[in-house]
This record gives sequence, C-alpha cells and structure tokens, in this order.
Amino acid sequence: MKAALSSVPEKQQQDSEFLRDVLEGLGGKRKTLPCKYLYDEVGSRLFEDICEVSDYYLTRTEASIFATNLKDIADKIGPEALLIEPGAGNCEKIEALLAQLESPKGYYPIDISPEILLNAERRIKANQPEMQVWSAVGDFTQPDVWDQLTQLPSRKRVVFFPGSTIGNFEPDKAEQLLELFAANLGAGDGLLIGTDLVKDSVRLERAYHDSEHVTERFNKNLLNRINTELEADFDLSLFAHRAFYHQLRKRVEMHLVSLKDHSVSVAGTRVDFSEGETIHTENSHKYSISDFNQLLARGGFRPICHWKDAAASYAIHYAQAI
Ligand code: AVJ
Repeated sequence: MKAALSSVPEKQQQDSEFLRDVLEGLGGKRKTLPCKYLYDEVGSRLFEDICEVSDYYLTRTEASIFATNLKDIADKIGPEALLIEPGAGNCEKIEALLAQLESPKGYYPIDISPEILLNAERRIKANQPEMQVWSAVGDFTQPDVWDQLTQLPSRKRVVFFPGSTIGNFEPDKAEQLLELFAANLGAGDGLLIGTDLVKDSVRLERAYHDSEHVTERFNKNLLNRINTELEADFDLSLFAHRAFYHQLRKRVEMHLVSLKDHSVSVAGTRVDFSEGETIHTENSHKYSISDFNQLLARGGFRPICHWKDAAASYAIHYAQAI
C-alpha cells in the first residue's frame, strides 16, 4: 500500500489534500478554510504587497526593530551559532543578522518551496561566500524536515521565527509548535521570534482592512485559487472581505462574507451559503509581553529579553530552551 501511495505524483497528491481540506472546511456548520492556502504564488505576491501598505505596520515595524537592535541581538545569540529558519521563504530578513553574528556556523532554512529556497541560497552565498547553508524542503510543522539538523555542527542553535507567523496559530497549536522547536534545540539554545502586540482595535482592524484594498484581494484570491485548482464556481462579487479584532480571543479574524443566499459547486459538491454567512480564512493572534512569556514557558522556553518599537506596536523576543 505504501509504495502505491508514494507513486502518486506529488502535484496530484497536493491537489487531493487541498480538495479534502476545502470540502471539510466548507462542509461544517461554521465554514473555515486553512490559512496556509492563502499563500499560493499570487497570494504570496499579494502578501508582499500588503507589507508595503501604510496601514499594515507589522513588517515595517519589525524591520526597524531589527535594524535598531541588530548588534544587541547578535550579542545575545553569541558566537558559532547555527541559525534555523522555519518558513524562510526568500530568506531576506536573516541576511543582515547573519552578517552581524560572530563566526556563525551556518544557516538552515526550511520552506515548502524548493525554487524560492534555491534562489535564496544562491543570493546568500553570493553576499556571504563563507556562509554554510543547508536548505530543507518541507512543511516546518512536520518533525521530519528538522531531522538533518542533528548532523550539523554548532555550539549553539537558534530558531529564527520572525513576521508574527506564530500569530496564525491558535494558542494550543502555537504551544505545540514551540514544543517542536524546543525538541530540536538543546538547553540554553535560542529562539528569536516576532509577535504583533495587543493594541487599540481601530489600528489593528485597519491593518487587516487596508484602505488600498490589498488585503481584500489577498483574502478573495483564495476563492480564485479554489476555482482554478479545484473546478469550483465561486462568484467573487458575492463575497465581501471582513476583518475584525476579537477582544476576548485577542486576535484579528479574517472572513469572507456571503452577500446573499446562493450555492457554489466545488468539484461537483454543492455548498450552500446563506446571506451573511462567513468563511473564516485566517486568525492573527496578538499578545501582550506577559501573555507571550507565558506561551513561551508552556512551549519549553525561558523568556530572556525583548525589543520593541517606541510605540510598543510590535516585539521581537529572545528566549532559551529549557
Ligand atoms: C503573515 C501571518 C504575519 O497575520 O499579519 C496579513 C498575514 N493576513 N494580512 C498576519 C496577513 C492578512 C500575516 N502573517
């Protein structure tokens, strides 16, 4: 059985997983879609556009915190470190940090896209010829992509997880992810992680409902993707983008709201929508420093310090595996 399964072409296997997740998500009482599917090629490009939008302060703020505190951050990490980056993408954020580190042992980026990783590796080698890079292709939430790590040299390992990506995970999943990081680190090894901070809801909601409507395009692209990849007939004009801050859950939720009663066909399966019904497409959890310190502790880390911007919009935390 196993052999037969692994002989199914990868693309086909990915498609059927996508279909299964979509039908499951749209088949429930509350409709949801896994947020990872927002990031196809078009979606990833739209997310890059979001990062340029003035209402979306996260990326800019994180970059400025890094730029301001780079030396201090590199000092905390110390010499001969191996940096590991889950979901590295184009590896842009780490370059300046790698260049600042004292005798780094190398870099281990993990990403699902082999093309993007290969390009990034080339660029890093061109800029820093001495840097050792070991790329791992796969989903960083799966333990197997971390396996090669055990064979690599280092005095200290540091997981680098910027971008407030941890915010996409519900608290128990976030804890599990931190546990996975910790399982691949030794006592005293590091975690450098970015989080968006709790703040007034107007500013938060604007970041996810920007005046340039880029986030709306990003959200609706998911329906386009389902239409083209899974033979569905979503009419994008029958859905509106909605993003709101949920005070109790401390997260911005992104939804697509059906504007009227109607049905959609997804690969032959009928999905009914009533007016006002939503598809929940993404969560972006916000933390206070103390909330996040508690999460770190539950995940197996001791909080060491953090860096913030002057307005305390965003934080970069440094923690050590216990
Ligand atoms: C990439 C998960 C950090 O939650 O702020 C931005 C994704 N979604 N606008 C975030 C996102 C809508 C972003 N992260």
